[in-house]
Amino acid sequence: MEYPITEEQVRFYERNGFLQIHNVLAPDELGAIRDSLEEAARQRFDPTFDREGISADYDRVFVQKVNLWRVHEGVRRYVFSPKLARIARALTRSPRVRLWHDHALIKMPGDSKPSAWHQDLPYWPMNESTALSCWMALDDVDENNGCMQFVPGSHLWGRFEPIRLTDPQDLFALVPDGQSRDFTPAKMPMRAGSCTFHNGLTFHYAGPNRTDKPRRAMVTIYMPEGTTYRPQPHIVTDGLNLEEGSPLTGEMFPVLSEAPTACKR
Ligand SMILES: O=C(O)CCC(=O)C(=O)O
Repeated sequence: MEYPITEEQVRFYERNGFLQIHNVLAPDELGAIRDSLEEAARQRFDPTFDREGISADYDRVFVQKVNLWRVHEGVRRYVFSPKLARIARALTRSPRVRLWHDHALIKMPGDSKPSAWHQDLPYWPMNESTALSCWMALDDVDENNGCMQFVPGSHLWGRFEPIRLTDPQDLFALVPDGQSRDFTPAKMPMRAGSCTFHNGLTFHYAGPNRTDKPRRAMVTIYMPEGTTYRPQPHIVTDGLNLEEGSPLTGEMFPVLSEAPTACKR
């Protein structure tokens, strides 16, 4: 089923750098991705993409599993389902979007830490700043278990240094003075099956999980066709021998949605 996106929502995204969309997944779709994630997360499948255990401190922020679509059929079906990719295409006004990568982000109960204020793009080896994440809540989320928070308009402030999530610097201190900025965050509580989209430059944060259950999110990152490689270390591109400026295309970065009139390659 197609999820309609209005011109007003696209403009909201362009102005604010994020958009919240309620009840995107039908109950059966939500059940399917929850089951797939649980199954995939139990497998110790590929030490390259399985970030669990890289450090105890990192796991306290979240347990992160990257590119589960490559190892689990159910996750692949979710990532390739056109509904969400079409929204990403609408928000970026692009004829075609590709997958950058997926990742499950599970904030475990107990001794959990916040996901510090950061931008995503500084971690990603790409020149353009149009890539965006779909953060799908697989559990109901609010401030108690680490719902997302965004600073409206911050995607227009530039690309800053990557923040160390385990020992964070103050992202806001990196913003140059001289122009008054409104740092007031917009908090995104929502029911499972709802999601937010955010641009790779949007300042965002999630608090610690203070409940006794995991907070599960499935994140799919889309990039408009034409996004190019900027050399810097990243687990998805390390070893691919990409040349500076070359388009991120090919089987690692499949097309997930294209306009009916866009010509195929
Ligand atoms: O889920 C979280 O705690 C943080 C998510 C995040 O930083 C992201 O999706 O870019």
